[in-house]
Amino acid sequence: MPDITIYGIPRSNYVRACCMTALEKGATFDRAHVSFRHLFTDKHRAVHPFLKVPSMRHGDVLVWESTAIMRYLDGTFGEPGVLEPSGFAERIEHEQWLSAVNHSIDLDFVRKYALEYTFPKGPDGTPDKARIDKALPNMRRDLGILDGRLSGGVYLVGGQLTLADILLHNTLDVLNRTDEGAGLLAEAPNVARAMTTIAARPSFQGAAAAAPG
Ligand SMILES: N[C@@H](CCC(=O)N[C@@H](CS)C(=O)NCC(=O)O)C(=O)O
Repeated sequence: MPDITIYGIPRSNYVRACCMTALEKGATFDRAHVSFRHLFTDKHRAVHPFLKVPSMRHGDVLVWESTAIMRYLDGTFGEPGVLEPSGFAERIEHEQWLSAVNHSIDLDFVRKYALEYTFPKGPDGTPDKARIDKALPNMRRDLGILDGRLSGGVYLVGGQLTLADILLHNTLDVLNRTDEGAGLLAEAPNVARAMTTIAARPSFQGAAAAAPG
């Protein structure tokens, strides 16, 4: 029997980040498929009061919100806490990047951009070019910030893989599925290099296979 259940929809960057964390920590999981229609039911409310994905169940423990789930997994399986830096200054930096991915990068790359490809609102069911063009300047700005940060190495904080990298790369992965992705990454070679390194990890590939699309 798997150690945990991760409730999630396919393709979600947040669901993938939790699956990748589980794989990094050696926790086995099954993914309970949640369809978009199922998201808004009382059955789903029982695992996530805000009707989002992912949620995670480990025995009697239910956790929702991705960073809480990722921290739970890091603290519970394998060697505790290896996916977060230990020094105070680096922990603050790590928190800062986790928050930036959650509140800026997810917004700019997924909510305001990639979802236009997933749920196109343009004529004849095609992606709305105006919405996509409107999203690009903030994405370029974000990539410029990340490219500067990653100029010295492929990890965001402390020269090691952390939860912030896991969340970041499962979010930036949308660039591998969209028309503008390759062009944007050509302008951010340090980000592209980091993406290639992280994508080679079996945990990244396993997470993509667990929440495909
Ligand atoms: N703050 C939440 C965000 C999760 C989130 O936005 N999940 C998306 C899928 S990627 C979702 O549930 N969307 C459905 C909705 O918002 O109705 C977390 O960190 O887990």
